Amino acid sequence: MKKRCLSSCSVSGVFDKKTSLLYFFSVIDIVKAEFIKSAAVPADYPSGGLPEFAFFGRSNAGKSSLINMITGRKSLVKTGSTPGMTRLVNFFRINDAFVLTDLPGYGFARRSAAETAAFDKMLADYASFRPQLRAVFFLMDSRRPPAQVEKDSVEYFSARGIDVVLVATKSDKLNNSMRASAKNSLSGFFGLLTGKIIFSSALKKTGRAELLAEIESRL
Ligand SMILES: Nc1nc2c(ncn2[C@@H]2O[C@H](COP(=O)(O)OP(=O)(O)O)[C@@H](O)[C@H]2O)c(=O)[nH]1
Ligand SMILES: [Mg+2]
Repeated sequence: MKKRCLSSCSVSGVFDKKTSLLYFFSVIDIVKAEFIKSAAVPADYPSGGLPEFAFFGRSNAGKSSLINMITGRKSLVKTGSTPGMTRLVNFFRINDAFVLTDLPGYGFARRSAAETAAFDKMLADYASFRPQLRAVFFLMDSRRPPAQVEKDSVEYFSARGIDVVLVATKSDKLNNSMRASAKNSLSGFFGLLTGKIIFSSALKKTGRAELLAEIESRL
């Protein structure tokens, strides 16, 4: 059954429209999650044209852990390995209905100029040659203040007409007041570039319904 947020779902003062019934009742059931392939260049990207959603952010931001959390699989994606060493885009097919991609992370300190150039090329290729890309989940460790590179990345995707959903990860590390101040500083920093910011924790499995709702609304 396809469930949508009906007009009656806005329970004012308790939940706003988007966090009401849609989030509680419309979580996609992940029945199948499989690794398709890794690819370095567009010619190797899998074909098929299913709607695609990318996870992008600094090395160690929690991209792989979040994909595992969303799909409910412990180790669909390898986590915590030497950060920044791969330039491959990893593709995962979910429910035979959409694809999630784990993009290489930026900001790894030991990256050489050649590696940086290769990384930029990978990202430009991916953003340019993936018309089925519906949105980029842009992950930031919620404990880190955002930097110019984050703003540049969001602008980069937005300028190409690609939706960006900001995700503040590892929110289990924040208490309520830290979370409120992270939220303020992120929305202040990104300003009009962002609608809302999803706080997630792969550890506590928070933010899953909101992330899946973002996917479902673009299928
Ligand atoms: N406390 C906490 N640690 C996390 C969370 N997500 C990821 N991590 C840890 O952060 C490190 C990097 O995670 P990973 O998913 O590999 O990041 P990636 O490099 O962006 O793919 C690992 O040690 C994870 O266990 C989270 O939600 N909470
Ligand atoms: Mg990873």
